Order: sequence, then C-alpha cells, then structure tokens
Amino acid sequence: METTKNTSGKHRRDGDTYEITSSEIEHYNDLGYLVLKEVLTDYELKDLDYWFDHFISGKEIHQMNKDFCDMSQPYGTPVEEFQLVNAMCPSMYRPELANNIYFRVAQSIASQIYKAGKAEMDYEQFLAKKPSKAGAEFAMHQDLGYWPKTKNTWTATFSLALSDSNIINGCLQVIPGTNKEKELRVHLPKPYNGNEGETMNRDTSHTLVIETNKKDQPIFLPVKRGDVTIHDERIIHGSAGNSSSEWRKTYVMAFRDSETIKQERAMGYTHSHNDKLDWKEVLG
Ligand SMILES: O=C(O)CCC(=O)C(=O)O
Repeated sequence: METTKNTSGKHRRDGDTYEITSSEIEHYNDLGYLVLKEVLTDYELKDLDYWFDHFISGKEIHQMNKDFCDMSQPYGTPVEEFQLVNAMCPSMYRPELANNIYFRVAQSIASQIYKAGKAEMDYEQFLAKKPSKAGAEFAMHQDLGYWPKTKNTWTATFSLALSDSNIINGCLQVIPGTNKEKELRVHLPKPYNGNEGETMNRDTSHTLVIETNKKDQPIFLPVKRGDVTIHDERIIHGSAGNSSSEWRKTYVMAFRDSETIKQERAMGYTHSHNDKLDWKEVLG
C-alpha cells in the first residue's frame, strides 16, 4: 500500500503510528538500512532531551558502572577524558523513561517492517559525541558481531537524532548491501593508542572492530533533529569523530524478535555492559 504521497513526517503520523511504505520496507530488507524524516516533533523531543542530558551529564553514574562509558576508549578511562559518551539501558536505571513516545512510534515502525514474528524492544542506549573530539569514533562493525548467538537474528536498530547529525559531527555511515554477506566479518578488540600489544577483551573494553577492504564504500546518513535511521544486525556501519563545535546526540533503540529476546535473557544477556557472560560460550 503506497499511500504516503506527502513524505513530510506530520502527514505520516497518526498518534503513535508512523506509516511507512512497502518500498521503504523493501529498501530496508535489500540494503540493510532506512532513513525516515520528521518522525518526532520538537515538542515530543523536549522530554527526551531532559533524560538524555540527565544521563550524559553523569547524573546516574553512581549506579551504572560499565554502562556509563566511552565506547571509543577502554573501560576505566576517566570521565573527564570521555569523547564518545554512552549511557546503556537508561530505562533500566530510570523506569520513568520507559514507554516514551519514541518507543511507541518506533514500535509501530518495527511492527510494520517485521511480519515473521513479534518485534519487541530489546535495549536502548544514549550516545553523545562531545564537540571537537576527533577521536569520538564508533569503529566499523556489524551489530551481530557483538551479540550472543541466537536462532533468529532479526533486528531493527533505530537511531533517533536529538541533534542534527552530519559529516562534520560524525554522523552514521553504512555500507549498503553488506547485510547480505553470508559470513560475518571477523571482529577483533580495538587496539588503543599507547596500548599497542596490550591484550584487550570484553572485560577491558566494549569496542570490537572489523577490517574493511577496498571494495567497502561507506555512505553517510546525515539527518535532522527528529529524523530516524534504522539499520539491521548485519550491515557494516560506524561513525567518525566530531570535528564540529556542537554535540552530536543520538538515542538508540533496538527491536528484535520476542523469542530472540527470551533466548538472550536465558543466557543472562540484557545488553548491559555489566552482564556477566562467558563470551567464548555464547558467541557460538
Ligand atoms: O550512531 C553511531 O555513531 C553508531 C551507532 C552504532 O553503531 C549502533 O547503534 O549500532
């Protein structure tokens, strides 16, 4: 059903529903990503801004341990040296955030994309790049390279722009079509400057990185505040540092099949960096 003649967001919203077209679903399934404009209004974003700034400024640090971290640097990096600030699973720490307007609208989109089962929210993450931090990069990876092996891997990861995001401040980059590669690329712990030769693992750092090759042609996905990008679990993606004088702010929310989430939880996996897992065992 191709009803979305006027593509502006407000014509596609009806309450908690944001209507997407069959060609957008096809685009997502074929190329592994999608960009949707004006998903939330500025009024709706204001409440999310409050919680985002609350977490990113470290107000819940006392209870978050490794869930408040810099994913571009090893755990234990002093907070004042953070460049890429991450707050994992925020509504686990502040349940008032759960069931917010972003969740409800993203749920409506995930359910339109996924018909083979029930799409449910698996985890959330706040991600902020400080201004003028060239090192605030998100190393190229496939999300599945990070996660325990599950029978069904279907995932739609939503990134809501809370600030405009562009090439200068390190917007998301994807390599279209890599979602169709049969094998996952090899993911290795990221070596850090000054730590060459030091063994990094899932206890010392969250960051894994793949080697890209000459054929890999990333494209940038610049977005405006209120827009959303969606990427699947196999597409190669990442982002560069922030060379601008403004923050880049993103609210990530991932949806997976309800049975997959049950399987993850049975392994003790919630996507919190504080989960205790035997990674050799769960990666399969
Ligand atoms: O938005 C970014 O810079 C990267 C986020 C990312 O890699 C992810 O959500 O999987």
